[in-house]
Formats: sequence, C-alpha cells, structure tokens
Amino acid sequence: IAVGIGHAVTGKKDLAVKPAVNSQAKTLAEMEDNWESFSFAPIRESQVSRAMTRRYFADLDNYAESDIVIVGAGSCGLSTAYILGKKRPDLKIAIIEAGVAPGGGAWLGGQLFSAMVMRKPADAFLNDLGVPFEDEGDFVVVKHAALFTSTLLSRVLSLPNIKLFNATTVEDLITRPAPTSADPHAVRIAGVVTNWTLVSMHHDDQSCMDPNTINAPLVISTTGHDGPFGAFSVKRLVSMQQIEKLGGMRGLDMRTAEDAIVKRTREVVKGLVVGGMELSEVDGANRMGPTFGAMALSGVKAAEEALKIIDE
Ligand code: AHZ
Repeated sequence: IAVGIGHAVTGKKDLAVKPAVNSQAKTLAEMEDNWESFSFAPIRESQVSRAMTRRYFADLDNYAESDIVIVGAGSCGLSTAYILGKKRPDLKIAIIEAGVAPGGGAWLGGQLFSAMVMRKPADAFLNDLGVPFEDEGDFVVVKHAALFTSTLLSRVLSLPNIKLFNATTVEDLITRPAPTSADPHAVRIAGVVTNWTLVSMHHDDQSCMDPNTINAPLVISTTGHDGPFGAFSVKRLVSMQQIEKLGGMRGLDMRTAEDAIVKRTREVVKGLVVGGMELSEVDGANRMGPTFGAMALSGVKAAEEALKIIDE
C-alpha cells in the first residue's frame, strides 16, 4: 500500500512525516516475552486523519453514481448485498444504514435470547455463507445470532464492489417522471437523499441542514417494519402518492408470514424493490417474530429481482 507523505500546516520541513517503511513487521511469536523493548511503528496524527478521510471522500465521490443502493443493513439488506455483490462484481453497490452498528435486529434471537432460528430451506443460505448450525428437523439453530450477522457482515464488507455508509440515513428518494396511461403522475425512483443520522435527528431544532444524494437506477429498500426509522421508503411512497395506502403489518403468524414475505419481495414502484419486513407494511402481511429464514431468502429474491431489472 502506498503511504502518502504528510506535512504539518506550518510547512516546516522537519515536521514532514516520512513515508512508513514496514521495518517493524514482526510475528506475534516474536513479540512474546519482548515487551520491554516493544514499541509501535511511528505515526503522526494527520496521517491517521488523512488515511480515513481520503478513503471516505473517495468513496463518496465514487458511489455518488451507484448501480444499486440498498437502504438498511439488517438481515434482509445484508443478505441482498451478499448475493448481489458476490454474483455481480461488475456492479457498484452502496449500502446506507442509519445506525452506527449495521445488523438491524439480527444480533440476538427472540426476546434478546442468543440463538437464531431459521426454518428450512433457509439452511441453504447458511451453508453458502459457511455458518454452522444444529439441525432440528424442519428448522435449524445458529448458536448465536451474532455469529450469523458477523459472518454475513464480514463477507459483505470484504467484497470490493460494496461500500457500507453507516450512521447515514436515507431521508428521501430521488424521483424522475415516468408517466403511464393509467397514471400520468407516476415516477420512477432514481436514487436516494442522505444525511448523517445525527443531522437527520435534529431537523426539528436546527436550521436547514441540507442533505447529500446518490444517483442509482435501482434502490432496494429493506428498512424493516414501522418504528422510529422503519418502513421508510414505503411510507414515503404513500406521501408522494405513488401507492394509495399501506396495508399495515398484521399480527404474528410464522407459517403465513415467512412464505408471504419471500414470495412478495418485488419491485413495488419502478426502480424500487422492497424486501424483508418493510414489505409487511405495504401488503398487510403478518409478522413472523423471531425466525429469520424469510429475511435471508427475501434477500436472495430481492437480488434476483434487482438483476432482472438491471439487465433489462
Ligand atoms: O437502522 C435500520 C435497520 O438497521 C435501517 N434503516 C431504517 N430506516 C432507514 C433509513 N435509512 C437508512 N431511512 C435505515 N437505514 O434498516 C435496518 C432494518 O433492519 P431490520 O432488522 O429492522 O429489518 P429486516 O427486514 O432486515 O429484518 C426484520 C427482522 C424481523 S422483525 C420481526 C417481527 O417483528 O416479527 N421478525 C423478524 C425476523
């Protein structure tokens, strides 16, 4: 990796930071019993700052035009990203997650218990990821939900064509006119409007803090069921009169809910595919509670639907 040479603002030569030479490369075994003589390689604070900001701003520049934006990095959004990013290294995929920590509700099972349950055939997704599980017949159990989520995250983040922007909220959708004979006011979705989440949370008590944008021919929304942040895109579709009203998530019925969510994962308006529990708000589908197979397989279906649209 090329390391830039940093200079202090004074411009004085003696403050210049030398390029790092990896002279201190050591194995962990070599460090053992040698702590008296131990020291880290040298650094200047500005090098750390530049190492982070240079990459972040390059990513902001690069992903301002993305092929696909995924809104929400919960179990469905991350599953979608995993399948898409792996299948199609040619596509540039931005994930926008409002929280600092990606993963949505998938760090624990039901009622904050550790284990995560997935009904078959979602075990196929776990096998693909390489997450071990116990087989209980019709369903499988991962010993800790965090094992699923951390493995999925590490696979997604390792893909070179995916960038996760966390602590960033999608505040609005970019639209373009796409009139049809049935609806002269119809639009297609053409990207997202973003802001730092902390800024989004303070629009009521700060004067105008304008957002940023990402253009993309396809947005996949997986923002979960209604709540402080949830069901974002589909609620916006109602207020911009692209769908008449939301069905409203119905009560818990695991059997009905999981099949419905996977089967109904689709392009809801042109340019916007919806997956995971956000769909239950559109269609008035049941919730499933703490069983996550539908989130993984809705992600697989969302990726498939997205590729059909992208390749059209
Ligand atoms: O922070 C949210 C979470 O990580 C994020 N999000 C929501 N609105 C956003 C916005 N901009 C950016 N405007 C946003 N990010 O979206 C993520 C949603 O994750 P989730 O785990 O809530 O949803 P999911 O559909 O992936 O998984 C649902 C899991 C559930 S809920 C449920 C039940 O209530 O019965 N059962 C299951 C399995």
